[in-house]
Amino acid sequence: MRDIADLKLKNILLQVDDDGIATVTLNRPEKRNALDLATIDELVDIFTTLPRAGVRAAILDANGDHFSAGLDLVEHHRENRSASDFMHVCLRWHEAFNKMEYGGVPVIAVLKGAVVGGGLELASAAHIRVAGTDSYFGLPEGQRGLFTGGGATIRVADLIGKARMIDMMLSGRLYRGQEAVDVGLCQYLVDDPQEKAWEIARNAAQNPPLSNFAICSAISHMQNMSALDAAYAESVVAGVVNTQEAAKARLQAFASGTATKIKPQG
Ligand code: 1HE
Repeated sequence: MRDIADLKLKNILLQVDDDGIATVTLNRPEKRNALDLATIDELVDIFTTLPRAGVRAAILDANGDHFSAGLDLVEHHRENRSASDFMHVCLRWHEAFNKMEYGGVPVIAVLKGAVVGGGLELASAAHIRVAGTDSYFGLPEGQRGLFTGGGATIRVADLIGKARMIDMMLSGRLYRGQEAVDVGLCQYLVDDPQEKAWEIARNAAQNPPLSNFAICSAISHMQNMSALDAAYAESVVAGVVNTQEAAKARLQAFASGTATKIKPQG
């Protein structure tokens, strides 16, 4: 198994703190964090390694003013790819984003500026999206003569519905502010998205890893199943998770009346 320290990274910064919270930071601000193939390869490596390295939550962040401008259009133009070449590029994007969504480690995305095209595809593979007030969301593929290739037809359509997605792609509509929250592109809209993401990550990291694995893997898998199969799979997962050793002290605390209650604060 590869260790985090063995990863060779050029376009992404990776840090893990003492509480097991990883920060994964896109680091091509001079290119508005456009996703070239090298960056996608690094995402595959990172999100293959994190779940097996004891990481309890990951924050997906970006340097510069923009989260990501999507597919590296200059590289794509320069490479003059064949259909087969680009199909394989897209398969690699899917590998990276599937590792994120199905890896079992909570991934919280910190969004700002442009979250467009492939950048929105990347953000939509995170489990929680926290947007700063300057964030805007778009799918400009149509305007560029392109189509989505990094999972938007699955994840963005799932978040906002196919009619809104088609509208974004045909009309070039951008969403931002409260409207972006209302349609489902992000769950939080705050002045300081980094601070909020850390708060969420720290809370999530308190849960037993097996519970988080189920939350951040099983739910996505079950969305792909028939209701009958999902109910079966849910029972099996709950059988394992709800009898785990790590839950026993928490159940004991509740049974003896010492556990915190689940109530709104303030
Ligand atoms: C890029 C990219 C990129 C910037 N690929 N290099 N995505 C788009 O259609 C969005 C394209 N980008 C933009 O519209 C703008 O760059 C932004 C609104 C995001 C930012 O504007 P601005 O004024 O801050 O920056 P800029 O001057 O446009 O760009 C700065 C540099 O970043 C410049 O490089 P330089 O070498 O001339 O300094 C740009 O070329 C570079 N840059 N965006 C490559 N996307 C799996 S299929 C997914 C399909 C898609 O994602 S389609 C959506 C593509």
